[in-house]
Amino acid sequence: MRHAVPESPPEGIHVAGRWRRRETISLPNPALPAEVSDLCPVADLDDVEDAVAAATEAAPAWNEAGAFARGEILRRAAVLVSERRELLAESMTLTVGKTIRDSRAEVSRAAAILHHFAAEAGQPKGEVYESSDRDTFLFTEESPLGVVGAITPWNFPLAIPAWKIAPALAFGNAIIWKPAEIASRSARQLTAILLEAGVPPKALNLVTGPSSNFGDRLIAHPGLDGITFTGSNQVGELIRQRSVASSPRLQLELGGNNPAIVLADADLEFAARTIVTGAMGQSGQRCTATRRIIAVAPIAERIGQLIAAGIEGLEVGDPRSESSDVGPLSSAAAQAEVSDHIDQAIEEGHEFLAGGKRRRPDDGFYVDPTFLFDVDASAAIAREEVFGPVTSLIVAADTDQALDLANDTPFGLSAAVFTENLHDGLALGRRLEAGVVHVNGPTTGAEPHVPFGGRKASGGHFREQGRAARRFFTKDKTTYVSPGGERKVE
Ligand code: UN1
Repeated sequence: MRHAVPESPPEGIHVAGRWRRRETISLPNPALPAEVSDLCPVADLDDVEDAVAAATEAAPAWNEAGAFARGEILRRAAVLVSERRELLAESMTLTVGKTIRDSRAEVSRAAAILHHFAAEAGQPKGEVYESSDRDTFLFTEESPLGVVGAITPWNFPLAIPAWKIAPALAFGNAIIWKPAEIASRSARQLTAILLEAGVPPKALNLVTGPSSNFGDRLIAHPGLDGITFTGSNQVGELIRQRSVASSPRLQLELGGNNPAIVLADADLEFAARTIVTGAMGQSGQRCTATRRIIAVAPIAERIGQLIAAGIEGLEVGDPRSESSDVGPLSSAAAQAEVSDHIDQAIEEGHEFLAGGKRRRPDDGFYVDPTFLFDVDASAAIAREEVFGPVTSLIVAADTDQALDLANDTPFGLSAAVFTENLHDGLALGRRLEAGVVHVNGPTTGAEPHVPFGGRKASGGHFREQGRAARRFFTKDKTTYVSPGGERKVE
C-alpha cells in the first residue's frame, strides 16, 4: 500500500505524561482504499491503568491552577488550532473522507468551541443564599467532577472531542480520551496542541486502538468519575451496563432518526435546499442528519421534485477536491451496511428519486446520495438509523398526522419544521419530541453556547455544551459559614 500522509502528528499514545510508541494497525484512505491513511497505535490494559492513575494524580493541581489559568491555556489551544487549520483539515479528509470544505469548517468550529469554554471557565461557579440563621453565610460552589473518560466518534474527529474536552478541562477535570480508531490521527494532533498550549501532561491521556483491547476496562474503571460518550445506541447501552458497579456520571449522545416536516405554506425552494444540506451534508454521517422528510399531501409531489433536483446537483467525489459536496463513507463496513439497507429497500419495491446503485469498495467507500419517495412510515429504511446519505419522504394527510409521524420513532434528537407561519412553527416545535428543534433550518448543527442533546433513546440525562456542560463536568458543594462563638455578622 502507498502512504499518503501529510506532515505527521506525534506517534504513539499519550499516557502518564509522555508519548508511548505502540504497535499500530493501518487504516485505509476511504477515498482511495489502496492507500494507507494512518497507522493507529494500539493501547493495552496497562496503558489504561497508567492513564487513570496519571489523571487521578494530575487532577487536584489542575484544579488548583484556577479557572483563569485554565481558560488562558484553552485560548492558546484555540489559536493554535486556527493557525494549523489546513493541516488539521487535510488529516480529517485523509482519514475519515470528509470533504475538504467540511473539514475546514470543522477546524474553525473546534477553535470556536475552545474559545467559548476558555471564557466559560471564569463564569460564576455557585450561588449565594440567605440562611434561616441571619448570621450564617450560605453558598454553593462547583468543584470538578474529577477524572473523566471521553469516548468520541469518527464523524467529527475534532469538534466533538473539543466540546467534551474543552469544558472538562475548563472546569478543572483530568481526562482519559479514547477516540474512534480512524479519528486517532486527529486525536493525536489535538492532544499535541493542547499540551503545547500548556495542559499539564498527566491531565490529558490519549489511548487509541480497537475497543476490544481495553474498552471494557476503561468504561468499568472505578477511577472514573464521569464518562462522556458520543456514538451508537449499542455502545451507549454497553457503557450503561458495564459501568453500573463503578457508577460514574454518564453523558450519552446516541443516535437519531430526525424528521423535517414541510407544511403547505412553506417556501418550498428554500425548504428543499435546506433539507438536501441536512440530509446529505457530510455524506449523511451525522446523528442530526435529516432521515425522514414528512411532507403534507398538497405539496408532497412538488417538494419531492425539488429535493430530487437538489440531490442531482450535488457533486460526489474526491473529498480533497474543492468542488466536492459529498465524499465517501468512513469505512468499507459503513459502505456495506448502508448499501445493504438500500438494496433491501429496492427489493421491497420503493420508489427512488435519486441513488440506488451499489458502488464497489475498491473505488472508494462511496454511496450515492439516495432519496426515496412516498415511503410507508413503517418501512425499515424509514425506521432504522441508516448512517449515510439516505433520506426518505413520507406523505402526511395533514399537519396533525405529520406531527404524529415525526414523533413515531424511538429516537428524539433533532427535528425541523418548514413553514411561513411562525406561530405554527413554534406550536409544532413544542409538540415535537426532540432535544433540538429548528424552525426553517436544517436538522443539523449545534452552537457551542447552547445545550445540545436528545430525548428518548437519543440521549441520557445530561446535555452537552452551553451551561449544560458545566452541570455535567462539575459537582456542587453547599457551605454554611457561621460566625462561631458569640460573634455576630453586622
Ligand atoms: C452537528 O450536526 O453539527 O455525532 C452536530 C453527531 C452529533 C453531533 C452533530 N453528536 O453527529
